[in-house]
Amino acid sequence: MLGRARENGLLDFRLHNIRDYTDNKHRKTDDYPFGGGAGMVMMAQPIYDCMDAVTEGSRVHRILLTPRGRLLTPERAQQLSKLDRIVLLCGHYEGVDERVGAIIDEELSIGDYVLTGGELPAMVLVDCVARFVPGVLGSEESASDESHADGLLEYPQYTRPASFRGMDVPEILLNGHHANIEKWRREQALLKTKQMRPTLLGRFGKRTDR
Ligand code: 21W
Repeated sequence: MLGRARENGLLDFRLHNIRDYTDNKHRKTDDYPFGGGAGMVMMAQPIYDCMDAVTEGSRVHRILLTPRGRLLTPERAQQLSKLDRIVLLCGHYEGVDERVGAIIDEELSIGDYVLTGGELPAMVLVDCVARFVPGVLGSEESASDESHADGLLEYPQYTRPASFRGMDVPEILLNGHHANIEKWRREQALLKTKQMRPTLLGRFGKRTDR
């Protein structure tokens, strides 16, 4: 989807390797943490120089992917989709020198689990944001009527055949009226949400678990 969107000129993305901006002969990008402790910390210098080179003059929104950031929500993704240019900074291993915070506009996480770096979260963010860019999804599809968009999980879907290994498609979908089908889908979405993600209910606009 993103490749097609790029071909169609709807969006573009570039990759920059922080190691190319090191100023030491070993091209080292991390060092031991002051005060001790396990793991390495990414140095400020290559990150500052990379950010300078990448942004040079143009107005950009700078996001650091970090497990301590605010949770990426569909609401935030939609807002980000309206921006002209975003720079995503990915840490690796144990994180980045705190002074990098001075050149960052926003810190985002994609969920409360620990990964080995910010690269996959960056791709997740790009994919999630791109869906809100007009034209990226198919013509009739819209990011706003998808799962989570209205605070509910998706309703059950079926395609042919109407009967498969003894499992039948609900009668209402085969010959129900449009209004009844809409009602059924709404009920099913509510039921699924209650079963799987009860904390998504009780809000419609504001979430308390993010
Ligand atoms: C994992 C970075 C653990 C830092 C202070 C003292 C980006 C991520 C990441 C990673 C630590 C996201 C420490 C969900 C994620 C990411 C790598 C903690 C140890 N700090 N969203 N000790 N999950 N992960 N460092 O892991 O960079 S967005």
